[in-house]
Amino acid sequence: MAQHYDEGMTLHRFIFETTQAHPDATGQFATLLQQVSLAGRMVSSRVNRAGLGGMLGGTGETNVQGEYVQKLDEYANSIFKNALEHPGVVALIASEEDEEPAYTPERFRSGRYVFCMDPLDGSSNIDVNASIGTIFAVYRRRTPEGSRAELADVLRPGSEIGAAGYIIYGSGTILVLSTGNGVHGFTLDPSVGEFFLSHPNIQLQDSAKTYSVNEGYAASWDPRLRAWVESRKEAGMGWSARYIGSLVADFHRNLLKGGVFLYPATDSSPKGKLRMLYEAFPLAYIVEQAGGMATDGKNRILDLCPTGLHDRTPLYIGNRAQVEEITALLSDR
Ligand code: P6P
Repeated sequence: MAQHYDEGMTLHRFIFETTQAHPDATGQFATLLQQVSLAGRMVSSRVNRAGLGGMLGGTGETNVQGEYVQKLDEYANSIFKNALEHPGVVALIASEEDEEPAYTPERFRSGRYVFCMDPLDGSSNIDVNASIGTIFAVYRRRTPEGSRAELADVLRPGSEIGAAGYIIYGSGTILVLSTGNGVHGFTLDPSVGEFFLSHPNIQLQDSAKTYSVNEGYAASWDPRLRAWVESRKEAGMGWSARYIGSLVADFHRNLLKGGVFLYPATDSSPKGKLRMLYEAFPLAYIVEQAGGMATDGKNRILDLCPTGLHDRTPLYIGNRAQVEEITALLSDR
């Protein structure tokens, strides 16, 4: 039974009450979440005036993904890393923007947690003012606190995640978080500079009538998937198609209103486009906490284990009925 939370309570109080529920808590996790909140508020402020502050457009560089780095990507990456590396709560940060992991500098304490993030996903939408977001997952390290972290602390099954969330920078800024006891959304009040609980205990219905997929790649899909999508369009099915092209925005809409998001393997992305550690894992953790399901077309996403920080995976995620249906289709020999 999900715990009851008062509407409008602050994220700060939520973190405090969540921490109190764990007698062995050292306060490190609370500090980590407070720093995520701070970094999110700073990125939100900058995103909301990007056009004014000369922050639109690219840096002229490409990142480890071979993607064109937008100025806001770089800014978000540095803000989250600076917020998390000094308080002594994190041992390693794996970021979409960095080829190698960022180990906590020796002048700071190497803390209890490992932080995986896409600091600003959907950045190709920045210049056209579509919603974008930060996605993150938190593991408790395997190696002893105080020592330098190792890759074994982060190349682990998604099922070992301890918490996950995202911050969507859209018409409002909303932080959606799960620490293993349901999914809760907090809306930023910029005039106060605090997140307030606005979406307690988010839960998906069993079934949905919306699908999100880039149909421009349909020719390269598995024919069984093509048939499933086509069947949604038949008269009387009552389905809608919604695709923003920003993972956080498409996922958030589906989480609140129901829907299934599909990013299959394509000719240009034979292993799928989305990254396992800091896109698929966090959203799969959240969707399961909300009663949904996430697979790669055959396997539960959280049962996967990356061999590299930037491994990719196909992603089918959303209401359980549809994800089960598609996975059964694609799993049949
Ligand atoms: P496509 C944005 O670049 C992103 O990584 C996700 O946010 C989004 O879901 C996906 O790519 C969109 O990819 O190939 O449909 O443009």
